[in-house]
Amino acid sequence: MKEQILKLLKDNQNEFISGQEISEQLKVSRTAIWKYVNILKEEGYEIESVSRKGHMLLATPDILNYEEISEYLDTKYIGREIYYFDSINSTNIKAKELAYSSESEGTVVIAEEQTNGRGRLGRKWSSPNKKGIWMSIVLKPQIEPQEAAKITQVAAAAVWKAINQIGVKTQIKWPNDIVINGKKVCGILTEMSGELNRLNYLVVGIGINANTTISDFPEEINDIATSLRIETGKEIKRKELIALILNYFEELYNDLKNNGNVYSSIKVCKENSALIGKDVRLTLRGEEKEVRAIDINEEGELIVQDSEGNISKVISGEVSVRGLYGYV
Ligand code: BT5
Repeated sequence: MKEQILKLLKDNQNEFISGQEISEQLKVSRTAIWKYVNILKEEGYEIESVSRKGHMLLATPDILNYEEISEYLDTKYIGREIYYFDSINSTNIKAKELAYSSESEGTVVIAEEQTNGRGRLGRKWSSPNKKGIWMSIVLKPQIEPQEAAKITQVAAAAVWKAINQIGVKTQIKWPNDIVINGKKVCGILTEMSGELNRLNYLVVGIGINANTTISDFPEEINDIATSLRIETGKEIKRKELIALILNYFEELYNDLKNNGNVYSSIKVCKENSALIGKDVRLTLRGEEKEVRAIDINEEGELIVQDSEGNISKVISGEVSVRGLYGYV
């Protein structure tokens, strides 16, 4: 009922809608309307209530629940179920629990703040309250476990396209970063549960520094991290950006479901690669190697060449890639 009242208020934004009218349209008592309007006010909706005139919605808060995001959503199944939290340990942890307890494909977990945001290999991911987009998508594709890494490329392409649509040019740093001017603005963490040749589910976690300021970052990442706000000087509308990402994600992910490939995502990742053509340092289980990144193949693997001209494939899993003179 709260959602329906909010919808009516939104359809009549900046105009009064009388209690009588709401009550007739939704077949609910006026006392109940007052109750829900008060709940909405507590959630941060600015509503003017005047006796005899009714209620008028003046402003919506910057929160990331389904009611706010669905306005911009074009998808069929991605993000049609959203679990929204003010604060949580990690949206990936929650999404894994949900996937395990048979939550269906496309469910999204979003939090305003993560107290234990994770990167790859147990690294920390800084996720300050209301400053960014911290979300995870539950997926259950019919693919082999070794193909799971492709999903990171799908997510990277979706994020690139969404940020591009709001007018910001970024680059994709294979396998799981989006960067601007050589600094990290987004990280992706794909986790899976499966057996040797059967995948149970995947969770794709996406972290984007949207409105983070320098002082919000922990000092140790000041040199490598940036935000959309820092780069553009503008406040980012997080709910619109989330919906854009989910819209593009569904489109690109459907390629995998329907055609068994992720060519269109790889194309975006190649065309906007921060690495191709550059000399990079690979670190895999403590071992370092200097190579030139030359391509990304159709499986989403990085193709590199060493100083003797030998060409090899790098699989994303545990490798860390750094530019020789900086983060990229
Ligand atoms: C990643 O790992 O980049 C994956 C980050 C995924 C975060 C999302 S948020 C929603 C979901 N829930 C989670 O718990 N996680 C996912 P990796 O490539 O390992 O990079 C981690 C490194 O990035 C850290 O060791 C820091 O150096 C740096 N870092 C930490 N927080 C950052 C931030 N907010 N912005 C930029 N860099 C950061």
